[in-house]
Amino acid sequence: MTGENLADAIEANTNTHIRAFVAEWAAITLPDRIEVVNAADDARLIREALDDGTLLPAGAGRYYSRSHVTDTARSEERTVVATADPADRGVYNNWRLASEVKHEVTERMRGASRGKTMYVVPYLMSPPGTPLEAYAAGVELTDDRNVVLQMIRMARVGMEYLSGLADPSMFVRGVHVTGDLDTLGQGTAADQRLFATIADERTILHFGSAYGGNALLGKIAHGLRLASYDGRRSGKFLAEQYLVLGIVDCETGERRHVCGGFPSASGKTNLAMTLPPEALSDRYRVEFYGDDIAWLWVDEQGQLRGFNPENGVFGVAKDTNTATNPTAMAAIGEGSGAIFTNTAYNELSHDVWWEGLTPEPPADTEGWLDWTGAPIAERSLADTNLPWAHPNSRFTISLDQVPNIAADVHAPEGVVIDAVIYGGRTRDREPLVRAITDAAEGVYDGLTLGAEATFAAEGLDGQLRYDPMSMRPFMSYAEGDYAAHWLEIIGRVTEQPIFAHVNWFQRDEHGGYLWPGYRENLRALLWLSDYREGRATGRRTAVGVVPHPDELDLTGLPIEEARVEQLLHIDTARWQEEIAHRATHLEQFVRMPGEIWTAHARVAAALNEPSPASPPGAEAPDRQANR
Ligand code: SPV
Ligand code: MN
Repeated sequence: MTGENLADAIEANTNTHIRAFVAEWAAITLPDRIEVVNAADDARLIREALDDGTLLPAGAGRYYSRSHVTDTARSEERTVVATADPADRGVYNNWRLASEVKHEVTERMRGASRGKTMYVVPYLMSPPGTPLEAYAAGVELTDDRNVVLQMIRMARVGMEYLSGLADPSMFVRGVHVTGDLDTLGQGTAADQRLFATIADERTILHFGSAYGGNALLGKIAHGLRLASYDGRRSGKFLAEQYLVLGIVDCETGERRHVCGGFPSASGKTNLAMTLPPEALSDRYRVEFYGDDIAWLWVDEQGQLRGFNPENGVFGVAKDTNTATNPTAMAAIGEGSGAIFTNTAYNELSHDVWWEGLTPEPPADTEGWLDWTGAPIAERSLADTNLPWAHPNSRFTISLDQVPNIAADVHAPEGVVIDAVIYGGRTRDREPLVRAITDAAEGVYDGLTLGAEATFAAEGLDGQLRYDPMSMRPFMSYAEGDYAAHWLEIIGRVTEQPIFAHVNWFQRDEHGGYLWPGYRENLRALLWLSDYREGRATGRRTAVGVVPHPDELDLTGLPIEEARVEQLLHIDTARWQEEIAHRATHLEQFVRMPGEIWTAHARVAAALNEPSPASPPGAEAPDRQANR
């Protein structure tokens, strides 16, 4: 491609740094065409995709796509964070030296977009006008049209978002090249895929996948990995894999905002999109802000503020239905523009289906294809139990499709964060909710977040797979420095948010869930607000404050008293075991701040005290609420 063609392809008002970036990479990947994209191109790009069959119709204004069979999820082993500074090496970030990695990925990308279009996707990972806007601008080059269509739903896309940059050279440079998915050797020793964030150069080079987290560079690579690196380097903010929701008390007008992290498969999207329990729905309204990412900073008044940098939802389809997530079901309806990926698809009716959408799959299998495109009706007996949809099948929609979207979701000032919650997934030990009134102890709790792994074979049942702050796959620098940055940011806050740990997954002796979950989960968050506002006193335990059973609003929820007691019980012996695991977990990390170890020691010591440290509601001197 000549310089003149390139100039034609990129609008005249495009900044010269973007032009240079596009020219540099076009000369490496050698696409046949270059096209600059704007959100308004969506309808045309959809038409093109329907014409060439990369998208199939899925009812009015909804679309279906199938991935390559080997390309269905993020690859944590093939994802690296690279910088020039070896001190950035962490336990989880697969750190490598930037110069080496850049060379390696570049060589793989060479000539790999031949015959394809290079789409130039300018985007913003923030509402326009936020104090963090400078860190939010990016340009993704991609050779996959479906990636463009997903980016248009997930980010704010268009050159206008980059026209007012204070520093026109300051945008994240993202290059996505799909590669030939048939010959990449996924999962073998010769695996060619490489997903690199060159964090200190604000460059993202991803080769060898067209799957969401590997290919939509605004979302995970920029929105989490790079942004968390920027957040520390600038000293200004935190970027976390957190949901953000608002709770409005329609009687009093009180409005609270909660953000928080949950390890995968712990119901983060369902909670983010929750509605109030049926019986409380006249009194409370829940507002949706985001289901996956929050950027958090401290404003001039010392308040912790946050926003969702995304403009859409890339949700897991499996088990989404009108009971688990009525909001999502409404959001993906006709005319929503939703793109379904790797669900089952009916080529006659254009319906989609996934496990859990209905208790049983459609009885009439005529026209149904599984996620690989194979007809269900022709399955052999041996295959009848295979899922119809891929377990990581997804729906992609923009935020404006979500019925209970908060009115101020695009507000440049974000919202004040009143509570930071961590949601574990444990069948015992963790109560329904425990409030943590000390900020360092809250950070410590986030760092020891985890989900129970199924280690049954190794006899390690009940142990956690730790997922600090739910950031394990997205950590961009050393975990001890990450903890120090958290303490630094939270230390600037004058009105502390309350920290809390929640758990919807306790089991009874028969293996059934003790708590109904889903919409009922709001009851735990309502108690948290009551506790923070002094309307509830709770019961102080070694690991935080749990509700008195009568402080939970259980209106309309038939649940036995004994069960509520069990949900709020602290099993000291189990906690003591957990404390030992936590010590081992934290010891892996270099430069873990003393405050975190102090918090750990304080919880461990409190667990060794024979009885509750103090009478219900009283504040022990070293455990004062610092708000
Ligand atoms: C996640 O896996 O945590 C996601 C989706 O949010 S993606 O990273 O795109 O797979
Ligand atoms: Mn996520």
